Amino acid sequence: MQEWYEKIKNSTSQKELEDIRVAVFGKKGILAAEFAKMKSLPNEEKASFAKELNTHKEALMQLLTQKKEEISLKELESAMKEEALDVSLYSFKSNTGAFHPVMDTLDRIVEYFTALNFSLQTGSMVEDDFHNFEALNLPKYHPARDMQDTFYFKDEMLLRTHTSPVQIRTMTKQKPPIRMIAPGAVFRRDYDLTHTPMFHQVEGLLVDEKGKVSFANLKYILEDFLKYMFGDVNVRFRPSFFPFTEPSAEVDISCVFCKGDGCRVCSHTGWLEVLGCGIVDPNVFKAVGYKNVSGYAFGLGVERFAMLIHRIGDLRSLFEGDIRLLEQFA
Ligand code: 2NL
Repeated sequence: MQEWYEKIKNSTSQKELEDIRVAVFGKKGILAAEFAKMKSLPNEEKASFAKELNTHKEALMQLLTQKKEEISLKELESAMKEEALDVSLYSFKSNTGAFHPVMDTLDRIVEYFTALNFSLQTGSMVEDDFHNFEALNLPKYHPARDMQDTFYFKDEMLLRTHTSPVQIRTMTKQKPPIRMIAPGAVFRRDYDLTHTPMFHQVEGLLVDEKGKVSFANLKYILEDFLKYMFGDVNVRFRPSFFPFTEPSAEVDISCVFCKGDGCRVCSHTGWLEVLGCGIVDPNVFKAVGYKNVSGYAFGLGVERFAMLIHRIGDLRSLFEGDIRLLEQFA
């Protein structure tokens, strides 16, 4: 019997242990054979013989279980050593990373304006009615406030529909002059070929003493900016309307696809709308407590810029997370 204790102690693998277990405890194992011998013993010896065998049985089982645990721990340790990954090693299989075209475009926009000393301001995506609507000359019952267009939470809280609340908060925090841009995600209840419920906007705002800011200033900087972004394009301003600017204009560039000749993308007009802008409405300054100031403001959609710069045909492809889109920009 003693040899089996040694065999268990000296075993080095689960397989070896399992063979021992079968040889000792199996139906045709040595314990079964020993117990079978009891039949031929005189009755007075049976009890002590059985007791001794049971003691061995228990001791061997305990040793076996203990050894099994010991071996599986050792096997785990060596497996971990063997299969360990050195993440610092260069892999030939790794891919080159790339900026998402929307973030790449946003970076370029931010670069332009920060170089001109516009400060970069950000704010919360969850806003209240005052900062998103009321202060922007969008009074109660204005159609833009409709449940159909805006994501509302309880208690008049909402997902900002533009980054204008960042300008409102900056103006209530800081005294003029102000020269800032506010980039970030905005949210509207829209989903079709050309609209997604989340998109990115950059708005700009400049405020200085009354009489110091003109539409000509605005026109100059936006023309220069659009040529920086799109290269050698023509720029035109069309009268328009926004509740927060007066006068207001929409800005077009000559079509980057047909150079102004007319094609499907520009609906054969030769022009693409890329910006909205204007002179800040006095009601906005009233809402933030500014007196004797003038200013200009503008807003643009980053996805639209990215699509025109990179010639991306379908807005939704920017948000599908398909790695093949990013690989094109690596
Ligand atoms: C567009 C038009 C625009 C503004 C945004 C603005 C903000 C303040 C005061 C006045 Cl705090 N104006 N923002 C002004 C004109 C146009 O965006 O088409 N965006 C995609």
